[in-house]
Amino acid sequence: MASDSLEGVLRKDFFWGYATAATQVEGGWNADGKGVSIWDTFAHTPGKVKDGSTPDEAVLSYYQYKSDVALLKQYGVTGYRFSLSWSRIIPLGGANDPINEAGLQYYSNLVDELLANGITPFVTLFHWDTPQALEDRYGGMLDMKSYIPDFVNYARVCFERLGDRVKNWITYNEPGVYTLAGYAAGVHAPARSSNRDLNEIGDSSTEPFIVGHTELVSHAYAVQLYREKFQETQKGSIGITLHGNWSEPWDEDDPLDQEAAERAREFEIAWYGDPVYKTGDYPASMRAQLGDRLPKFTAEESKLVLGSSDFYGMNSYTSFYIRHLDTPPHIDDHSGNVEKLDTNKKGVSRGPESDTYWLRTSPWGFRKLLNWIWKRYGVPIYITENGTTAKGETAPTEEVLNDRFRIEFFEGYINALTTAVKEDGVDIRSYFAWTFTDNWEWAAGYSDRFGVTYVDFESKEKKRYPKRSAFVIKDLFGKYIAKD
Ligand code: PNW
Repeated sequence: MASDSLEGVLRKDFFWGYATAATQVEGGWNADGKGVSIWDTFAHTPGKVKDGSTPDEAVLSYYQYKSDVALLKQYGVTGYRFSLSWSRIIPLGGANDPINEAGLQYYSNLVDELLANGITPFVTLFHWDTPQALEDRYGGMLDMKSYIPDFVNYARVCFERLGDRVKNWITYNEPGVYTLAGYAAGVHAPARSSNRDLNEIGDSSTEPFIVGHTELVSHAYAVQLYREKFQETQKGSIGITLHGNWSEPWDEDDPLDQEAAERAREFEIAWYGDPVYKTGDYPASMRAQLGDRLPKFTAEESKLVLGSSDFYGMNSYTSFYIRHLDTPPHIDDHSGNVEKLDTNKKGVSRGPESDTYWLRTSPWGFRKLLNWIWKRYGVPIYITENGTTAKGETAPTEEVLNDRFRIEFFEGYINALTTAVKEDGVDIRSYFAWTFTDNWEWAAGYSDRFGVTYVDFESKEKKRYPKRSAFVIKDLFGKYIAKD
């Protein structure tokens, strides 16, 4: 419940709204010259997506951006976070490949439409959809030397063409999920892992760390370009968004579980966070476990990466109980040799189940995580994703549209973040809920509904039905954000 004592706690220039990603919402997968991304390839490979669906149409936001912006305005948002599809802008991806003007025009129109409605755009350059042509040409991010000039060129085109109006840039969305799901588990594009039942190629023990290194270094080069050539005139800010759930010791009194929980946070978050915000290097706990399988930063890379983000972009959904293991780490372990559990030693559950196997409502960990990030890194935090699915959302009935489960999730998390500002002095500047409408949830297809808007995927126009959570969020921020 909205507590009155939190009224006016958030800064008056606090941004709130919804986040989306190009592949998950746009559709028009080959429209107007768009090139193929690794997610188009993945989804068009039989057996890869749970419901056999593709993002060919998704929610057709490529065609319906005007009515979508009108709905966002009705929801009262002050910001909207979306991602650019690299292969829509440069179909073959490379620095010497042609630009697709029609693709750029779409994003330019979307930005104009948002601004005309008083909504501030937050733009992500990369939300997992590597151009397939670069994957074919040199293996995408596995080849850092070939990849960097292509990514930096793509970033330059975006700054040049949209930076007069876009003032909030995010280079990468969740580099850790891209590497772990795509190269360790092999359940996301580009579908590589050591598991030969699932993937023909890949090495889960090395590739995720190579790709992670490429993401960090290419991020830093794009930021360097922005700072040197664009920031002074365009006056925007630029950073990276990291994922991270809260890790709580399974037995709070066992020092081994306390260490294991911290190690889990380091493997999940500090893998990217420490190089960017703290040391210019990977955490010692990762080096100790992974040895030479973890790449080394050259002196030049380290200098470039440290300080390469104006803010901490934070995506978080849930919390886990972490228990230490007494056995040595498996070669394909990426979590710090721990066990992740749903209940702690006392039998307390981490929270009620959603419709997504890893996600449970656990706002108690959100405030702890905000504090951990703030203490460790000390830069302003922009919450760029947070949200949930709910069981049984299969038709736009009155009960489904009155989405109690999602409402309780948002009340819990938004109260937790506002309390972290008020009681703990954490500097939080934005909140983007995931997500605006039900959409194509990657390998889960259309089965996992994260939207505050129900979408009838059977209808030709992907008809939208607002859920009540959209208006609850609006009321909460209406109270919690300070007025002039
Ligand atoms: C994020 N985890 O991915 C992505 O940025 C979105 O595109 C996605 O739709 C959303 O969360 C919901 O899944 C995550 O296991 C995937 O902790 C997995 C995790 C976290 C984030």
